[in-house]
Amino acid sequence: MNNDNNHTDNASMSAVDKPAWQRGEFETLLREKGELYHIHHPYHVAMNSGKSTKQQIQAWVANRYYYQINIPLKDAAIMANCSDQMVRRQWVKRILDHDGIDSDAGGIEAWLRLAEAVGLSRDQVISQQYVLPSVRFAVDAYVNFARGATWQEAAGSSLTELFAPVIHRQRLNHWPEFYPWIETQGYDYFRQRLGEVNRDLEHGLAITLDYCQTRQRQEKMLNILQFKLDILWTMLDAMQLAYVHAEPPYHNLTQGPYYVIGE
Ligand code: AHQ
Repeated sequence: MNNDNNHTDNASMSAVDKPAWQRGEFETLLREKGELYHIHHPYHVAMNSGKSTKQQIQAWVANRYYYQINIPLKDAAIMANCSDQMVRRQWVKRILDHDGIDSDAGGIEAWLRLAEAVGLSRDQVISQQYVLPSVRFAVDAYVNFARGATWQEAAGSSLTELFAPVIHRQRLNHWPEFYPWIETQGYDYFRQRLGEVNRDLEHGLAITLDYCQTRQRQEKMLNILQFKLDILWTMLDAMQLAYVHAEPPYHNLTQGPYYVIGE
């Protein structure tokens, strides 16, 4: 009997048959995904090395607004799927961080201050007239994923924030020197986010490590994190094509509105 036919090749074993990674090993595998974080995208590398034009920065702010206003919808979808009151008590903070509460105007308002600081008007950004189709599709994919996934899997998709502190610090440390024309109140958002992101990523990581007790769940969560990394990357691909390579038809920020889906 040809031994090869009997040999169970580890690679051919499905995740169901493989032993789970130890908690620390699995966390390392999640963190190693940082190699594909959008901090390494050429659009981000250009922004963080002072090589972006004013229009490229404005375009990034106007497009990322669509991501920011959808984060509370994504988090509300997670809340709606989550029957664990103790988790909801913590997760709700993410919604309030963006929407604001009482005297705290919130992150979406801070993003609009960033828009004004880079020379856009609030209405230009709120109208979403500059949001590129691929940006819209990528962000909508994130919200729709959260609506249909288990709350634990959707919580795990937020773990791209494992890599976010560096990106916010880079902007705060370098952009004022690279882009002196950006008014300083525009940086409020990144300062605010730096104060929230560690609380969020510690909670999201604890949920993920507690939930992923089998190899099958671990491998699925690595794929979910890759999906979210691809969402962030795809958003910048659209901006690179339009505002760096000037590929028609979305190559000129001032040519909007392309289309606006609204009430
Ligand atoms: O400003 C960001 C933010 O509020 C969030 C929420 C979180 C999530 O739930 O997916 N992710 C995220 C991110 C924000 N800013 C991005 C950036 O580059 O400024 C990073 C992004 C993330 O890493 O997922």
